[in-house]
Amino acid sequence: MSAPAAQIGVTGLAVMGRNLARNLARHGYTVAVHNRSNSRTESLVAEHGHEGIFVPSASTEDFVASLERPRKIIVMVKAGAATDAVIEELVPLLDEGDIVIDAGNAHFPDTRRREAALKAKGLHFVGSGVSGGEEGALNGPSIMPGGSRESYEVLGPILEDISAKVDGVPCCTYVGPDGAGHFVKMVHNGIEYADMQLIAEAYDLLKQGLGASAAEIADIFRTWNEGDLESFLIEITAEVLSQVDAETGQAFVDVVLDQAEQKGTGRWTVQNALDLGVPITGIAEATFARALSGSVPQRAAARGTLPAHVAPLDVPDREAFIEDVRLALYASKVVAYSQGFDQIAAASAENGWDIDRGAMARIWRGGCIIRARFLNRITEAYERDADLPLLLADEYFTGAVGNGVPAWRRVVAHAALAGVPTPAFASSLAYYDAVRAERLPAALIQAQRDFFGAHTYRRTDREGTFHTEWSGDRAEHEA
Ligand code: NBP
Repeated sequence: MSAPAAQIGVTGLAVMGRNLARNLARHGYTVAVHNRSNSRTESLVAEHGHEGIFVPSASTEDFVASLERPRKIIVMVKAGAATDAVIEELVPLLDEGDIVIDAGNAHFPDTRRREAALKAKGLHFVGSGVSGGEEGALNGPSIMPGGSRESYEVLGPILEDISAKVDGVPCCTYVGPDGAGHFVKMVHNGIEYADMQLIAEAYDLLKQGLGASAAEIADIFRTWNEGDLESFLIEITAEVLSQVDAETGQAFVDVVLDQAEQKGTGRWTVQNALDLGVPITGIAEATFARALSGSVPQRAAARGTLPAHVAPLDVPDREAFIEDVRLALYASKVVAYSQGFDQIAAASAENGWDIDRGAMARIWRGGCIIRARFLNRITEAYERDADLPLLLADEYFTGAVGNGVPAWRRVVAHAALAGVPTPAFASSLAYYDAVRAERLPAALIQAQRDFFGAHTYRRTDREGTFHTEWSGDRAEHEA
C-alpha cells in the first residue's frame, strides 16, 4: 500500500521542526517529514507516530514526491547556510506554484534574496517568523508569514489553524511581501530584548531600594501580573525569582552569572533601525546592556576603581516605591513598543510592504514571548487610526503613560543618585521628553554642521535652505 499524499511537509526535525510537525499532525494534517540525518525522522515517528499521520522519508526526493500539489514545504533548519543548502536541494525537485516556507529565524535581507530567486523559477517563497520556542511550536505559536498573497491563500488556513488563539482569533495573519514576515519577527525579538531589560531594571531597583529577597520580589511581579503589565515575561519572571537553587539553597537568580548572551536578532533590529534612521532607544539600550554585562575585562577594570559618589536609595514608603517602579516600567515599555512599531512603519514604507501594525499587535497576543494583555490596546489604537504617527500619542496611551510620568521621573532620578544603572528606563524617559519637546537643541547641531562642513540649515521663519559664511564675513545666503 502506498503512503498517503501528504498535505504539508516539514524538513528539519530538531526541536522546532519536530514540534511543528507534531502540531500539524495533531490538527489532522497528513505531514511529510524529513531530516538530513534520518535518525531524527525515525525517532519522531517512533515516539509520536500515534499523534497523527506522518509520512517519513529518508531522502529529499522521496520527501518531495510524498507531497500533494501545490507542495507546501516548511524548512525548519539552522538559519543561514543550512537554509540555502536545503533550498538548493529542494528547488530542482519542485514544480511551478509550489511553496517553500522558511520558518527559521532568517535575517530578512536573506529572505528577500531567496524570495526573488525562487520567484524567478515560478515558486513561492514564504519567509515566516515563528515565535514561542519549542512549547509554542507544539501547542500554538505566533506565526508571521511573508511572501506572496497568493501563497497565503493556500497556506494561511493551515498556519492559522495551528497557531495560538486568543479569544478565538488566530495569532497568524499575512504580514506582507518578500521579507516582511521575517522583518516583523526581528522587531518582535528586539522588543523582547527591551521588555526583558526593563523587567530586569525594575527587579534591580526593587532589590536595591527595598533590600527585598528574590522571593519577595517574585510576589511583587505576581501582583503586577494581575494588572496592565500582565504578560508572559512578567509571569515567568515571578517563576524564575521563586526558584531556589537545589545545590546551595540560595535564590536561583543569585547563583546565575550576570552576563547576558544574545543570538543576534536584537543586534539586527538595532542595525536596521540605524539604517532607517528610526530611534529605537529602548531596544538599543537593552542590546547594549547585554553587551556591557558581557564586557568582562572592562567591568573588572572599573569595579572598585571608578568613584561612585552615591546616596542610598531613599524609600520612605515601601508601597509607594513599588507603585512608582511599576508605573515607570509600564511607561518605558510603551515607549519600547512605540519605537518598534515606528520601525515597522518605516520599513514598510521603504519596501512597499503595507504592513498593518494593528494586526501585528493582534498576532503577538498569544503564542509568542512578548504576549501581553496590553497588546489589545495597541491593536485598538491602530484601529482608531491606521496611520497613527506615534503610538504614544494615541488617546489611550497619552493617558495611561501620562499618569505615570511623575513616578517615572522619580524612579529615574533616584536611580541616578543612587548609582543604580537603569539604561532602558532612563533612555525611554529621555525619548519621551525629546519627542514631546517644543524645541530641541538639534538647532545648535545643525548650526555647527553648517560651520564646519557647510551642510546648510533651514530657518524657523521662512522657507529655503541657507548657509552662513562662517570663515568670511558671516553673511547668510540662500544655498
Ligand atoms: P537548529 O537551529 O539547532 O538546527 C538544527 C537542524 O538544522 C537539524 O534538523 C539539522 O539537521 C539541520 N541542518 C543543519 Br544544522 N545544517 C543542515 C544542512 N546543511 N542541510 C540540512 N539540514 C541541516 O534547530 P532548532 O532549534 O529546531 O531551530 C530551527 C530554526 O527555528 C532555526 O532557524 C531557529 O533559529 C528557529 N527558531 C528556534 C526557536 C527555538 O526556540 N529553538 C524559536 C524560534 C525560531 P541534522 O539533524 O541532520 O543535523
